Amino acid sequence: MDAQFSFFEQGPGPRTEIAPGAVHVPGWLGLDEQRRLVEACRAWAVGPVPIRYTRLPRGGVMSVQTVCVGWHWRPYRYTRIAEDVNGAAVAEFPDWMVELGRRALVEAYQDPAAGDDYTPDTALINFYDGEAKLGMHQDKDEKSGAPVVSLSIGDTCVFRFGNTENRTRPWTDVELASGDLFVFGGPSRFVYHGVPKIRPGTCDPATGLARGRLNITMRVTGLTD
Ligand code: MD3
Ligand code: FE
Repeated sequence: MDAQFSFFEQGPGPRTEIAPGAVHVPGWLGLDEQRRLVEACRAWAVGPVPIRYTRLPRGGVMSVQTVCVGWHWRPYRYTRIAEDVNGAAVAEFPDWMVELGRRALVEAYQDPAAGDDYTPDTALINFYDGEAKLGMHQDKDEKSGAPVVSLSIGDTCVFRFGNTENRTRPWTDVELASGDLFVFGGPSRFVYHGVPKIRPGTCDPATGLARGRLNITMRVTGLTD
């Protein structure tokens, strides 16, 4: 059993390849590591660029709250300065998070070399309260086809994994729980996906989150200053 799990934790569950390149690892993060991530996200949520409900170009507002690290994302581009929030420069992407992203690829693809050339340079941190959802979309503002690493903490959600053609069926619904890792690479990198539902009250306070769901996605932007 990995050292990161205390005696009463289960450790990672069986890996599932939902589609080519899309791998789900239930319970990959132990409670200790989840608490550390929650603390890091709390600090980023305060500043330099505070967490916000992202405004959409046509006047709408997302129900999910987002704070970014490394590069600031807004629909539909990345910048170093958060012009749409407070004009501040986004927090630096920490080395420990690059290491975490590499370990995630090694685990998901069961290949000790899978993380060797992986250097994520941005993370989008989404916070969902009980009502928040994320509609079906593709992530295509990155100029790189490198995998996306997703980490979930707090309330369980329904994650909808679709297809690369359009936002309609066929799709597969997967429950994402606290500590779960999901990696989207290869042919799965540009699939439509969304979060139609959070299951309020399913959060374990031992994660450091009292309510809601936190999702961290690491990406490679393919951008240079
Ligand atoms: C599949 N986040 O931030 S994580 C997003 O739970 C986003 O907050 C969701 O979609 C969340 O863009 C889903 C799973 C995920 C993230 C990025 C992907 C799946 C992906 C990129 C490409 C393909
Ligand atoms: Fe996405």
